Amino acid sequence: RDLDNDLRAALLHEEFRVHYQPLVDSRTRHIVAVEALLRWQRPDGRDLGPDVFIPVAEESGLINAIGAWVLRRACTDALRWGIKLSVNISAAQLRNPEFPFQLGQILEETGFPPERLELEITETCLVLDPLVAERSLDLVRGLGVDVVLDDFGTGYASIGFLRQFRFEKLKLDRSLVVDSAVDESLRAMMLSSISMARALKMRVTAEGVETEDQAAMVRSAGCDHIQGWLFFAPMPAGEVAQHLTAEV
Ligand code: G
Ligand code: G
Ligand code: MN
Ligand code: NA
Repeated sequence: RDLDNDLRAALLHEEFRVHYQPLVDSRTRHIVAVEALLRWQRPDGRDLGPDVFIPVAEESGLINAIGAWVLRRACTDALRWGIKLSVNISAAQLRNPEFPFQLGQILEETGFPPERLELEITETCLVLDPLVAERSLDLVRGLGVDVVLDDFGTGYASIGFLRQFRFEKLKLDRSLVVDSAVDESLRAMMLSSISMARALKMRVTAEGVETEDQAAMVRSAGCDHIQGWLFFAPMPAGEVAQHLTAEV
């Protein structure tokens, strides 16, 4: 309850920030996209990560207001970057029938091009209520926004599941990337996941790449994009602009 009240106050007093982690092309290593990652700077300095406070906000329903705030902030920041923007969406947001309309409104208000926006969802978002989720995703796609399956390799996502939801993109979870670099049978599984994604016309991002060895491995495995500390950690909006200017 206490944390939930703190979150309400945080929204009101603008204690949230959005940081951005660039994704690079696996071959050219140029920045092709950013993932928006929510940060909370509490006045007492005791910062909490989204892995701690997002579940609390989901429980109370406050995630709808926080999620809308993140989308509006991120679309405003990324408007002039000319690259794709990826935003994480919670199960509770996807279940909210207002969500697709809210999203359309934010795109209109900010002028952000829908074809440059991607929503990252996890499979738990979809298994809880697949019919509602599918309808929401259809509406989202109708706006021209892509849908990305996040954290792939940590759950139970099956071929049937991938066929049903036809994601535009798959993000291989960090644990799969890290373990594949040292375990041959896991590497074989990762390779077959990538060929399956290819067969379904999905692009693939490898997450959590921290070493050159991992980067070489996921690149030769056929990943299109790489995200991880080897290239960039999450950073404030101003720094993204600097990196983009430095690249051209
Ligand atoms: O950035 P970090 O590693 O601390 O993120 C931890 C978790 O919080 C990740 O699973 C990430 O997807 C999630 N997360 C970060 N920002 C957001 C957000 O704006 N909305 C939602 N729903 N999840 C987020
Ligand atoms: O669940 P999701 O994939 O949205 O979470 C992304 C999280 O992974 C963010 O909290 C981000 O800070 C973290 N992250 C990004 N790159 C790396 C990395 O190279 N190593 C580790 N350990 N974490 C990373
Ligand atoms: Mn994500
Ligand atoms: Na992940």
